[in-house]
Amino acid sequence: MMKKLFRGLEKTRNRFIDPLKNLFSSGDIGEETVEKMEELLFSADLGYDATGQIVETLREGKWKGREDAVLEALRGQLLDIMSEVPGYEPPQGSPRVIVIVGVNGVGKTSTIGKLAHYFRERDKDVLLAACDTFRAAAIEQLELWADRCGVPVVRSRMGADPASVAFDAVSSARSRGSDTVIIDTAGRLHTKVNLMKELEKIFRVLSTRHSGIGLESWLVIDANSGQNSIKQAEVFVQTLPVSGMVVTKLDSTSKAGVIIPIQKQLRLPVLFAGVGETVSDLEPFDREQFVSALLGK
Ligand SMILES: Nc1nc2c(ncn2[C@@H]2O[C@H](COP(=O)(O)OP(=O)(O)OP(=O)(O)O)[C@@H](O)[C@H]2O)c(=O)[nH]1
Ligand SMILES: [Mg+2]
Repeated sequence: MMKKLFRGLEKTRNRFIDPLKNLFSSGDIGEETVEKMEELLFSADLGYDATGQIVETLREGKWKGREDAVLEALRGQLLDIMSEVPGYEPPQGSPRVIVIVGVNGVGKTSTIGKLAHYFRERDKDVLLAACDTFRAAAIEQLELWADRCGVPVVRSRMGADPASVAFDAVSSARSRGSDTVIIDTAGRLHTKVNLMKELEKIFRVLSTRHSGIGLESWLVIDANSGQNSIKQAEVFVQTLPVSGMVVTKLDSTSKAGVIIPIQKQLRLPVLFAGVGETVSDLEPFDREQFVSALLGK
């Protein structure tokens, strides 16, 4: 389970946990060590709040000054922080309609390909909707992933209204009996306001004209963006009914620690982790396994 994630987190471990262990190998742990630890946690993209929370607890002396005790305390803290994040609550209704959103280049289309594969392997009847009608070749890119997984795509032409493509896709899913519709969306329009309006329209049209569907949105975040990804994510979370997140490119970053503050600040659970560029490079996210992988155990 999450084997690829463990391998993927190697860069993060090198930058974070190895120096941390070195800190404690010197014996006595005083205020200076705690401060260095604070710096390390912060530079590993754990964020200001989470770092503060961890360091405070460690200062309170719930540790004996031994390396393994510190790591145990750290593990407990990280899990505590994540346990405050609300759980995933999928909406009721059928078919399940997941609108994949996020800024440009984070890995939305690839994630959809991997999700199609994931759901297909679990006997779901999947249909994809090519609602990025903005970027050149976006439709063809989605079709390529669909071919790899053997799932149908509903598409229109470039420049078509994404909401009408989404509407057609759900109609088609209903007539074919598909249970899972995954909608690809654009990452960039002329302005973010336009993008948000376009995404809002997709939701408005689907929820008013297709009653009874299980409509939700998953936000895709590139782990490499570190703390910036939180800022980028806020506007999506404020505008759309986002129920969960997918964090991508965990195989190519040393900033995987960002998964902690992302969840804490956006108050949304991470559902899947992207760990590469093939259809099977997506793993369901498990908090305990993530923390173990982060701490190298
Ligand atoms: N290493 C690695 N690369 C990834 C992962 N997910 C996506 N990528 C790469 O990131 C790049 C962008 O991926 P896309 O899926 O096109 O991203 P997008 O969000 O759909 O991009 P736009 O449609 O332009 O907004 C591609 O080169 C992908 O192969 C991942 O988990 N790991
Ligand atoms: Mg795309």
